[in-house]
Amino acid sequence: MTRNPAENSPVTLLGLGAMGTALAGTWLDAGHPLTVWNRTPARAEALVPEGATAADSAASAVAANPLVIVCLLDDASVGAALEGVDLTGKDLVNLTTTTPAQARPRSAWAEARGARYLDGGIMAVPPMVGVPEAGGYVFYSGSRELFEEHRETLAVPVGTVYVGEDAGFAALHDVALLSAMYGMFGGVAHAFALIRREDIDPTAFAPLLSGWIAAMAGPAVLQTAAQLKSGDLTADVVSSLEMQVAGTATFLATAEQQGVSPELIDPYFELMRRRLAVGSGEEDLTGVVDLLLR
Ligand code: FVH
Repeated sequence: MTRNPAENSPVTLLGLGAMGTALAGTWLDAGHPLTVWNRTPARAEALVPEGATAADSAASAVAANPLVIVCLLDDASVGAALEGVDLTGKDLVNLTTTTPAQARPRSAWAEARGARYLDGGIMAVPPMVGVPEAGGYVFYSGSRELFEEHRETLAVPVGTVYVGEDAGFAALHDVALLSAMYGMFGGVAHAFALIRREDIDPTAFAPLLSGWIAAMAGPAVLQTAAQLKSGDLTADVVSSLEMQVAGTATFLATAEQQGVSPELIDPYFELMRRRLAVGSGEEDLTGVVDLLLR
């Protein structure tokens, strides 16, 4: 990549864990003057030969540049690192994973100290950073002005997706996608358990499983969204809830026969049964969503 610091806006980065270090490398490679600070100084000093300036305190790192990016362990570490630091006139972008209920007061906290605030939820792991074809991105929410002004700089490490002025929305989108991922991983674990004791090569089974998930997940997600938006949970139903609940007996019997606990899939089946019990047999699975609302 071309290094031309004169054309690139300077960045301050607080936090050089696995993710912060990966982010730092991309701004350096792209020629952005980079000031770094880390609680354990050795991690900042390691980047000096790469062209970074290591600050000896979070306060001096923040003072160095208008754009300050934070990538620390959790919200408490953000509070600890920025305690007493002058944020007047700064653009604070917090890429630390938090809950929406932590992001919103953190935004108000930063604004009360004279900063503009943007929250980020990173949808990538460190090896995906700086690799556009890996498809990683960051959800951003909070100050639209800040996002628009620094859009190009923020897009250096991975893609950017702005999801609204509510500072909690980036964290909410992040957690929603990761929660779906864990649900999917639960199904994958159950599937491998079913074949585990058989003479089936898991590496031969894997492409069948991943292909099936890919074929089913996309259309199901779109169908759920369309039904939630229209309010018509019977629209375009292909596989009725009544038929699917009847089928759960086969899945539970197979689990029993294979000596596999149904603990990952039965809670979902139980929600399907509850929805069927209120007379929604002509729907598909979207009715489960509102059963989860407390
Ligand atoms: N790594 C990943 O796969 C995921 C991908 C998705 C996003 N997450 C989140 O990104 C945040 C940073 O994660 P990380 O991978 O860089 O985490 P660590 O390698 O554990 O580094 C943690 C950094 O935080 C510093 N730190 C911790 N506590 C404090 C504190 N009280 N005061 C100041 N700094 C603190 C720590 O400093 P040190 O241990 O080197 O001194 C590291 O710089 C995170 O929210 C993930 O959930 C990553």
